[in-house]
Amino acid sequence: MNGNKQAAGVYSVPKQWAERAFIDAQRYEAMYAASIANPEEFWGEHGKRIHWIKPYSTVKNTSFESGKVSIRWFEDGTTNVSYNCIDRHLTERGDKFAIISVGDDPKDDARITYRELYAHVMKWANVLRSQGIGKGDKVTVYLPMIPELTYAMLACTRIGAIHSTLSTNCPPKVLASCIADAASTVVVTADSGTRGGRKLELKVKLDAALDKLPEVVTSVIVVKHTGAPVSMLKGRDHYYDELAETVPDQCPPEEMKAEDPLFVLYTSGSTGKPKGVVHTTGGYLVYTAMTHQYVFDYRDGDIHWCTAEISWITGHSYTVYGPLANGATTLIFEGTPTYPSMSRYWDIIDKHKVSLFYTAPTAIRSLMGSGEDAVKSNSLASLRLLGSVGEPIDPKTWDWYHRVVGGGRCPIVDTWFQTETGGILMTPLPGATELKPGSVGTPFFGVRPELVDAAGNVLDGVANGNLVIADSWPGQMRTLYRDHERFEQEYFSIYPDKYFTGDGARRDAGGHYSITGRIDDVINVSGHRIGTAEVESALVAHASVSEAAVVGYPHEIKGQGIYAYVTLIDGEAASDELRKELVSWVRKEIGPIFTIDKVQFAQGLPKTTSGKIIRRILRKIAEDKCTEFGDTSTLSNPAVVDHLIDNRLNRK
Ligand code: 6R9
Repeated sequence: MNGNKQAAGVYSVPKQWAERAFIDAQRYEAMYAASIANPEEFWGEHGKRIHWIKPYSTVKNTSFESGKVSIRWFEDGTTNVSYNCIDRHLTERGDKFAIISVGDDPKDDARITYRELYAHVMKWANVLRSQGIGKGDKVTVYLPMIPELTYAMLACTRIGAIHSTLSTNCPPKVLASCIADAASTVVVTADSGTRGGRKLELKVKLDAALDKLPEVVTSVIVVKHTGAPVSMLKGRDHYYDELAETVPDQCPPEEMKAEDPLFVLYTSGSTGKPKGVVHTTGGYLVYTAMTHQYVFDYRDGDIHWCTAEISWITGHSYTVYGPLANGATTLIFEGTPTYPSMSRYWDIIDKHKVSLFYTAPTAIRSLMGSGEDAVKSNSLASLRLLGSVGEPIDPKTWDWYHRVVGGGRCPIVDTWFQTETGGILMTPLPGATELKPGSVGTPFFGVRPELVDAAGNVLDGVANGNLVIADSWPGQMRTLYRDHERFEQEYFSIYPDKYFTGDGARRDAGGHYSITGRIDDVINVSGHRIGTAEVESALVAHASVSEAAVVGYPHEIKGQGIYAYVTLIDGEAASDELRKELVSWVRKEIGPIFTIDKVQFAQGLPKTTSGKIIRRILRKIAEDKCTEFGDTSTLSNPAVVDHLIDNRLNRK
């Protein structure tokens, strides 16, 4: 990365990691080569890491051929996900904690053993059954980050139902469209929740959504979480506790085919209309369990904390399914990193002895702005590995994470993946890969990334291009819910016979990749293609800058000009001098092509619920087209947009 000289160092693999980790450099090379040379044999072997009721005899049956895309793994095998995540651990780990649940209020926490999880999930499964749910039925789960969220999801898998988990940030309109698209007959929610000291009116929002859909939902199951009184519609709404009293305790797991759908997850990325990404049973579980073990070098005894909302793929794969399939202790946290104080994350790490900590750059940046003292009041001695996910991590943030949070001793795995990919596709491995800020390392086993130019020509060696994947891996999405045609079109037709990720990437001489951003976000300045990540990293490397987002706008001479939105660190004031300084700073850091034309100081940036900047909105503001935002249903902080519009720099 050429953004930040001070942090541009490369960190070689520490000796003890190379010696102790599951995968060292040599093993990586050998296993990767084997996984590509003979995927059937490789996955045939690694598929055995989960328990199969009926073992598979075929491993891979996949085609990326345009018009005939079909992805099937382990297809004649049968299994059950909840059995794999719970029952099979009971003999050896029945009394081990499966879940540590940390409430919004620092006084509230709970620990749930595998044996307790088993009892809860069977009860939940029977409650769902009592509401008419069986194999293949759809259940929408709309709960805060509390243990019941995992009980409900695992209960679905126990009886073969398909869950669709929605973020608590979802407004009624989005809730309604996702419930309708999935045709869920049952919705699970809570009376209300609290997050960052603020109340989440879940039942109220759900009622508003259901008013728009009188026909679809026949039953709403309400968890009494805060105890706040809510309106209950007779015949439709039931408190979980009351239903639970009427159903049996035992519920054997349903035998599921490997390719039976496990869940639908609605995503919009950062563009347009939500789409239902479908993942299936066998391949997804094999892939998430395996990546969880190797990427995080997971060992029995680790306390694993992925801060992602469970309603995001990161939470599905690395809070729930990967860790529980491996018999881990996984921490779930109801609150925010800044409540009641800026040290909340660090307090939790010390209190619960978290050893593997996985979060998003947006969270790190929000904490970095308030300085090192909030971190240093804690020891953080339990940490041994850090992870980053969701967007490119700029070198300044990487360096702070490494030095201040990780005490310089914890490797950082910068993991690249997507809702569509199910699990991590590219990442450093802590015992095998040297670390370079901004680099997402090398492909995981079985993953065949390629860089192509706009015409689809494959680029060799050191290159900058569009990132595609040439062959299937077990954790891949199978289709878009009820829209296989859109699935083919969006992912397999742009570069025929390849999975198109929508991301741009760069590959260095060592074969390590860096993600340059979404291809939709590329800016073309006087014929030079500029990835947003590069300019943003350079801006954030400046001591006064907390966050930055850049977009293109029409420019008479250059084709496109560079428009930057910048938020400053606490206590720093906006000024024309600073504006000029930032422009010349970026030129000096990464070169004169990167001359920023406009710098708008911002209070905040528009983000999705998973913390991604929505550049589409920023582009419209830069173009002075503030009435053309399109679908803004995934926007988590609408107030910042008004401020940005009021202070826009291009006006007709
Ligand atoms: C897991 C997740 C996917 C998009 C992806 C890319 C961006 C994710 C990243 C990253 C750079 C990383 N992204 N991880 N960019 N470095 N380590 O985020 O899923 O919400 O579907 O988003 O996020 O642009 O294509 P999802």
